[in-house]
Amino acid sequence: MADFLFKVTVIGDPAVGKSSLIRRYVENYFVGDYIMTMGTHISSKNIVFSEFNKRINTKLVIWDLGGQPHFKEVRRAYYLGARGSILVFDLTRPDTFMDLHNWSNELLNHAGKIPTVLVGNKSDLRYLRSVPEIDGYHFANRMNTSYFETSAKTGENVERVFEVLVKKIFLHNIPKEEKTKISEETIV
Ligand SMILES: Nc1nc2c(ncn2[C@@H]2O[C@H](COP(=O)(O)OP(=O)(O)OP(=O)(O)O)[C@@H](O)[C@H]2O)c(=O)[nH]1
Ligand SMILES: [Mg+2]
Repeated sequence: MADFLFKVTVIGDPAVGKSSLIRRYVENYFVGDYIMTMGTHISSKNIVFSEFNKRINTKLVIWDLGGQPHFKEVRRAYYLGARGSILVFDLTRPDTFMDLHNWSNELLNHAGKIPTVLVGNKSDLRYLRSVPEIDGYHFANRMNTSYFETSAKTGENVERVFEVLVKKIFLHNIPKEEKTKISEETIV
C-alpha cells in the first residue's frame, strides 16, 4: 500500500508530447499518431524511492491536461489539489518554449507555488532541434526548477523526470518534525 498519494499535472502547448510522456512512463510504449487530449485524461502509477535511507511508497495520480487553447476554462478546475507539475515544451518548436511563461503563470494562478520540473521533449529529433539546451537551463533557473531533455519515443530521461518530481513533492510537503522522525528512525 502507498504511504503517500500525490496528484500531479502535466502541462504545455498542444502536441509537445505530454500524453506520450505519460504513456511511456505508465505503460512503456509510444504511438506515432497525434490524438489531441480532450480536456483531461487521468492515469496512475506507484513509485518507490529512497529518501533518508528509507523506502517511500507513493502513488502518483497523473492528470494529463489538453494543451489546446479552447480547454483553458476547463483546465482551471483540473489544477485543484495538484502537488506538483511537469511543464513540457517541444525542442523542435521554439513557439512552445516561448509559451512557457503563460503555462507557468496559469499554474501559479490555479495551483499556487508547487514543485515543478521543466522538460524539453523530442530529444530524438536531433536534426530538427531548434531550442538550445542552454536556453532550457536558463529558463529553469529563473523558475527555480530542474531541467531535463526527454524522448517519449526512446524513453530517454522519462522515468528520471517523474522520480525527481516525486522527491521534490515529498520534501516540499512533509513537515519538518516528520523529516527528523524519519531520519532518526533510520539511524536506530
Ligand atoms: N519523435 C518524437 N515524437 C514525439 C515525442 N513525443 C511525442 N511525439 C509525437 O508528437 C505528437 C503529439 O504528441 P502528444 O503526446 O499527443 O501531445 P500532447 O502534448 O499530449 O498534445 P495535446 O493533448 O493536444 O495537448 C504525436 O504525433 C507523438 O507521436 C518524442 O519524444 N519524439
Ligand atoms: Mg495529449
